[in-house]
Amino acid sequence: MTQKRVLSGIQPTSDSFHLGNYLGALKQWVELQDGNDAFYCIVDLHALTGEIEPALFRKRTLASAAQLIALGISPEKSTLFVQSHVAEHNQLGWIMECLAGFGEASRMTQFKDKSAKGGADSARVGLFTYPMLQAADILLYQAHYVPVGEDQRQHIELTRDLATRFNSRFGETFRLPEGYIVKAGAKIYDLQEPTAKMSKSSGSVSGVLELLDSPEVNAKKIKSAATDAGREVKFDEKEKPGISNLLTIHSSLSGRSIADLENEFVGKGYGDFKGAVAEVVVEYLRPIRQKALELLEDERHLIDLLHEGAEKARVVASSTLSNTYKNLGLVK
Ligand code: ATP
Ligand code: LTN
Repeated sequence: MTQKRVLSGIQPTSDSFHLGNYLGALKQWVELQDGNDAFYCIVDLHALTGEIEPALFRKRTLASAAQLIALGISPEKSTLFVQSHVAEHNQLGWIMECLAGFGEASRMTQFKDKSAKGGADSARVGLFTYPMLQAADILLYQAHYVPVGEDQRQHIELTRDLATRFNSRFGETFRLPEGYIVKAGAKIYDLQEPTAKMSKSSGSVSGVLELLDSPEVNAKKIKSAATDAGREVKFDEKEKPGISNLLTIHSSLSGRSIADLENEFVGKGYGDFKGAVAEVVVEYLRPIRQKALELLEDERHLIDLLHEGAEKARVVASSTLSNTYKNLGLVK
């Protein structure tokens, strides 16, 4: 059986990843390493579309690498690298921008949401062209699967559209990628505002469970999570978004079914249930946090690993790019 290519990316936009990143995407990254040829990229160029804090960039990029390894991404099994180390991403990004229509790019909901947040005047061009750089990330590696959370579905669709357009106009060049989006965990919600997605860049710190937060802080956040009317522990996303979110979190980490958890808490209150969720989350994250902090003590080693990853990535990326240039008729 030939191996399938897997590619995904995550932005180094905060000091720590959160549980939504893990359950929506990173858990699948770890699983897909086995039996596949996986490329995982810390997309620092994409992160430039948000607030740019030079002093934080290095720190967050290294913290991202440490967390990915602590979560189980093995630099031996998969290719772990930083986007800006492989120049082909920008180069193919430009080609994608020349292929994409202004109208289709304007329909991207992530762009609409993020630009609406800061007011139309503060939105930058990079935020608009972000999905075309993402398409380049994916197509360069001829990926079969792209493990991401639900919010990225539209970007994967755009990537497929761009690849199809290129292939039919200029000859078979790119593989059409498929999103790898799990059902449970594809969207984890903010603990304080359980109808909004848990997000690194959201305002509320108390609603976000960070992988590198101390066990005490995370336990406290879970115990003070917003809950719903009534006192029954039951999965009902419409009427009980808070409790449903906590059930999803527990079930995804403990491996127990939602029905099993509902049964266990029949006749008990929200307090007992939240205590149990806190215990599961804290014990799950404890060794991950410890490992990440240990890895961060040796920055040189982390940087060396990332450079080795970039070397491997470049081999694949440069081959796709030169084929793309050739098919476009660019003179070599
Ligand atoms: P931001 O809010 O700043 O855009 P983010 O928290 O959404 O950041 P990203 O780097 O954009 O983080 O996303 C990394 C991966 O995590 C993506 O695959 C994304 O789909 C997934 N993801 C992010 N938030 C959630 C969430 N709340 N539930 C499930 N998956 C998520
Ligand atoms: N846009 C994604 C991050 C991202 C990505 C990628 C994901 C950039 N390039 C390539 C998968 C494949 C996000 O906001 N989560």
